[in-house]
Amino acid sequence: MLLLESFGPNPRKVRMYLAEKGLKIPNKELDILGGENRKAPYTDKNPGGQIPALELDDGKVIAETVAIFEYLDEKNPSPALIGSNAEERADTRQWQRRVEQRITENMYNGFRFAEGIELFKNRMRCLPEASPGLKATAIDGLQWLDKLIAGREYIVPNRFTIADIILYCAMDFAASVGQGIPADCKNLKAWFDRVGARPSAKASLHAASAQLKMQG
Ligand SMILES: N[C@@H](CCC(=O)N[C@@H](CS)C(=O)NCC(=O)O)C(=O)O
Repeated sequence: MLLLESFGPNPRKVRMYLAEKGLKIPNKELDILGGENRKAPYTDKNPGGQIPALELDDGKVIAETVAIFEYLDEKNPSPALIGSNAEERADTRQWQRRVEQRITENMYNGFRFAEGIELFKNRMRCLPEASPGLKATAIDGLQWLDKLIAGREYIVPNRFTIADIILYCAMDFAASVGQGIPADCKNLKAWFDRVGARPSAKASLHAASAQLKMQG
């Protein structure tokens, strides 16, 4: 297996997942700033043109972080970061979708269409006028989640899961590009500090983060 990766919050999610599982997979670094991921031969492997991707020994390529998590969790069931039974897995998946749809995708596009536009304008359709609304939508999602996790250690009650990894990596990145945690989100701030104290949070941060002044 080979993990195709780079600096960035999405590849970081997989690095954090692997650290939590105690798994090691050989990796190949791509030049994300130079756009190596947007052209062949990478796009022959992952037509989505985004990083990360996992190349299996038979040449099959799995892209999309959640698909990579699902694959690795099935192959390496312990510790379960999605769930140990159908009910647990369903619970994690519902929170994962809520987190991505209400919060993280809006944060990422809010960034791509504003602070990140020079990098993204020739890679995808950018809607600069949508950025303020997307950032505000992400804040709505954070405030919604903040109330729901009162008294909880993690997003899914009583279990650390991929929902925590997905949100943590996005929020850490977002805070470094001007989308900090809203002051009224006290539960999320405590959750963010709790997840950030896990060894996997530090271990997953790419060495280029300090120089780029972005957490990825
Ligand atoms: N939905 C994808 C998103 C991956 C993604 O956005 N990757 C970013 C790095 S954080 C990327 O490739 N950015 C460069 C680009 O889009 O050209 C996933 O979950 O894997």
